Amino acid sequence: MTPLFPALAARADRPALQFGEDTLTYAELADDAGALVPRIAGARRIAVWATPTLGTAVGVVAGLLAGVPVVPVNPKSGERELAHIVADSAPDLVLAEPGVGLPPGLAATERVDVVTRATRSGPLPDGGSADGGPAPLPPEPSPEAPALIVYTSGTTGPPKGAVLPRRALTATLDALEDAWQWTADDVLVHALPLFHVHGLILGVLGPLRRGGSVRHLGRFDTAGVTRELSSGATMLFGVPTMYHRVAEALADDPALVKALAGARLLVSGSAALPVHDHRRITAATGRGVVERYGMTETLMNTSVRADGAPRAGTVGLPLRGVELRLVEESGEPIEAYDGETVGEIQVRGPNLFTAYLNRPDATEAAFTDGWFRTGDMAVRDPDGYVRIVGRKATDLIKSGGYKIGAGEIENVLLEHPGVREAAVTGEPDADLGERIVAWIVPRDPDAPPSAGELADHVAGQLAAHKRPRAVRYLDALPRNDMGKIMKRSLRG
Ligand code: MCA
Ligand code: AMP
Repeated sequence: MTPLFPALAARADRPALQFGEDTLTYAELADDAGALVPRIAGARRIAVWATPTLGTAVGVVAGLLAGVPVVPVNPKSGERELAHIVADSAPDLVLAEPGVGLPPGLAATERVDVVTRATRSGPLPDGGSADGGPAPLPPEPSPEAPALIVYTSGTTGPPKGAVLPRRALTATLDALEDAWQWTADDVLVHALPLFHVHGLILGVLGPLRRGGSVRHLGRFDTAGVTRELSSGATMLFGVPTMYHRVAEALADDPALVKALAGARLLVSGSAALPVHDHRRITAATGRGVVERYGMTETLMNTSVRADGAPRAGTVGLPLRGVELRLVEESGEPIEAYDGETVGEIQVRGPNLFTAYLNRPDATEAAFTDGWFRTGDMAVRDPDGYVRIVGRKATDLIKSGGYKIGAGEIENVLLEHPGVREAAVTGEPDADLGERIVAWIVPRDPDAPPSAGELADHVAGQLAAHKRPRAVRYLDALPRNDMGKIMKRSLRG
């Protein structure tokens, strides 16, 4: 079986990973990740405390080499979210960067420090074989073996763990090689979080599969993008919020303009990039941003090709190996390529997940006749380009590229002692795409909990990106005759 990372198996003497000052070549990565393999081999699952650091990348690679499913965990997870992920995925070990404190929710899970060349003090541990050479890497597990379990929000309830097999990773990354002409010569720069598909699978495992390299900025700013694209980086990945911030900065930043103009490929995904931002970037740099469309459960489904025409407002064509159909409400497939007829996107192919962990009910409900229902609504142009026009569920919010379920936030808000009723909606936001708004009926109208207090409450229980950015107070929530909250009338 061919290895997941051929350049790693070949111990190439080329840069693989760079996080700030910390760098590793493929040979060094093979040593550092390989040294962890005996420590984690045989575990049922491992969690990785996914700080935006070298240790996270090395820990995930070690899990993949050992054939142990990896659960990347948001290091800003609040108490409840973390408790759910730990209880649901039951990891035997948690891998973390040395010196990083772990919260009480992981106190019962055995910790393994990810020691790398960059964080090691003192002599190298003996990770080698008897003859002093590097220890051989274990054989490649079967393509159906689970590689990663990535948690993703639904409309209600706690996040579900999408079990992603190895063949989904290889199928998606190799289809992107084809669509983007992605090679070992590419140097990717990004600042995406490492506990989701975009930043981890595309942004770290993607370059490693190609034998190229990734430079992670730690946190996003346009200065870092300028610096890396001006010093050898060829590709940029970002969510629309990042491209919006780039578009805002261009007018006063000629170095950023020059850096973007010289890049081989600018890719946006996780949410729709507004046409206005596409146009501003193209007007200033002469470069189009390529959009691709994916989901935690499906990895990547469509993309504009590197050799195709970027067209603002579309997510391009189905990727190699991906079958995509649009379906009417009635379940009838839509044959039209007319740029008008709207249907739900359903997909099939080797890029799909196998199941939601411990949730056979949810897994079954996600498919119809073997097709995965994405919940995204789209039209197809005459040349096959897909344009996403909306989403079926109003209770799913995309903010900063994060998918966030309204129900999950409502449940937490309702537990605040000052809250009698709560509803959560998404409102258009130029920077975040959508911002989370909490509509609150306070228990005591004369002393309502403050917006800051409610934001802290949600950030502490769930995650900072799930906190409401605005709170509006009402005497009562609008309800229909059945008592259901009428969210569409919650506006302004
Ligand atoms: C602020 N902060 C708080 C609070 N208020 N912390 C706790 N309690 C509070 N009340 C902190 C935050 O933790 C953060 O810390 C800092 O203040 C700023 O936070 P925030 O304002 O939320 O940041 P932002 O500027 O809004 O972030 C924008 C962003 C971010 C950088 C674009 O949204 C982002 O990284 N998005 C990427 C999402 C993504 O990768 N999605 C992929 C999933 P600090 O600054 O220290 O962090 S989708 C996917 O994978 C599919 C497959 C696909 O298609 O790609
Ligand atoms: P997640 O579940 O966090 O993986 O988010 C997946 C969702 O992000 C999809 O179902 C889409 O709604 C949205 N999405 C991802 N990429 C794009 C894109 N390029 N344009 C519009 N929506 C996107």
